[in-house]
Amino acid sequence: MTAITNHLPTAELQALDAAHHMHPFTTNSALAKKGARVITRASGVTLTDSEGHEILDGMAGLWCVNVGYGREELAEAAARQIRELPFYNTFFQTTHVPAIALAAKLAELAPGDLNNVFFAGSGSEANDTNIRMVRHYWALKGKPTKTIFISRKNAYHGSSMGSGSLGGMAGIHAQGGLPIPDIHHINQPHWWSEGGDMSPEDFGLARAQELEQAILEFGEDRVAAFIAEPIQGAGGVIVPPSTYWPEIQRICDKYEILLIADEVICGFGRTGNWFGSETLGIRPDIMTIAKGLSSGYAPIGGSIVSDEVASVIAQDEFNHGYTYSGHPVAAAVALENLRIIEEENILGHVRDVAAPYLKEKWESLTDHPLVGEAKIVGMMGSIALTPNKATRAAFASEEGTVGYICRERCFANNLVMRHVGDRMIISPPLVITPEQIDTLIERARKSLDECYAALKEQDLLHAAS
Ligand code: PXG
Repeated sequence: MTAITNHLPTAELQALDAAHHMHPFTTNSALAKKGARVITRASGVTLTDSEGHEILDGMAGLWCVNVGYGREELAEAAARQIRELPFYNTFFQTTHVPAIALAAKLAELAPGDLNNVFFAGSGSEANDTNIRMVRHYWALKGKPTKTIFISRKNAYHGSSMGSGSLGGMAGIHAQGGLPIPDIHHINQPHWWSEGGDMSPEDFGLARAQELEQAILEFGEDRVAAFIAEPIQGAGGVIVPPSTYWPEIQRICDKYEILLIADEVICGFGRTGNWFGSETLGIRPDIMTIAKGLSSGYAPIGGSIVSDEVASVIAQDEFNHGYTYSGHPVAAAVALENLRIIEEENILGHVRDVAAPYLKEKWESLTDHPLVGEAKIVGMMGSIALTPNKATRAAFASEEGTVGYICRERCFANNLVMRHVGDRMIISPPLVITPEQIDTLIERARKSLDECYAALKEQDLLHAAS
């Protein structure tokens, strides 16, 4: 058998990757020709690839490495747990210490009466749990017709059958027979691209009121829940106008539907509080968690559920669960990760140091000729690239063409900054220092300059008509 080590030449690793590894959300035939970049190690906020490039990770992996790379304590916690009890299930009237301790800790951290945790292996699995749990909840309450989930276009809630259906990504729905029945999508509160002549405040209100219209159309007796990310992440870090969430909360309070906050990205410090719901003033009945829960060091997710919902679910056998629900190693790593966030006061670092500094620097990018708006909350930010700031125009080229050029320039300049269409997004490790933020902004600006030059050269600086 071939020993796969980091020491094989890059071309050999790429060839094996191309031959055998099917990448997610990727045109694998195109990637095979180009060769994937091989990341071999990481420390703090810096990735190293197989060619020795040192890359500033402006995306914290995939929005998840909140405490930064290279944490010995997390390696130790995993090793200790593997030695003591690498696996046991929580199905048949058994439990184990890491799952107990993590559930209790999450109950302590989560706001209000969110005191109950159902574990999963990922955000997708947790959202699938939510669909089944909420429908079962209403059935147990004698309201089995309440099955419809209202979500939003361009939301991301995962890519399994259920969670991909909850999400509002057209590309996901186009493949494999999604969405499943009884999922309805209203419009997103994306003022920059969809707000037209309305003020952001009026637009936010109007988009929130689409929820009320949908509830009235379907009938309150049909609607089970509304699910949303406090701030849309994968959709392009779309920060809703200030009027949006208070109106959504009012509507959820008025009608008998549950509110699910998908905290997979916003949770665990990303917005400066433990949960995005606190930052945005939301009172959810259920929160979806994953990613920053373990800082990505181990795969774990879950649903934090209100006392009311949990007490109803507790009346019956809930025929649902995953082999790795509450996996002891993942749970031990998550617990240690939460300890680090608390003891190092990482939320304080975000609130008092990193986020204010990043905000100032990030917003300064709006003086660049390509940058329309710069939005940022805590440690998640986006910029809209545009050929005309005054009209907020999109580019004439196919959406994403310009964003991709910019992303490629970023990579060449040793910065991971993602593009979503023609928006550029960042979500760096929360522990990033002001000096590292300077480097991030310097590389971003250089990449924007190079992108601008490339657009001029390729005659792509035209607005869509
Ligand atoms: N909810 C939200 C809000 C997410 O961002 C999920 C659920 C699903 O989690 P899992 O662990 O099943 O992936 C996510 C995941 C991107 C990207 O391109 C974002 C995610 C995953 C993969 C790619 O930004 N978010």
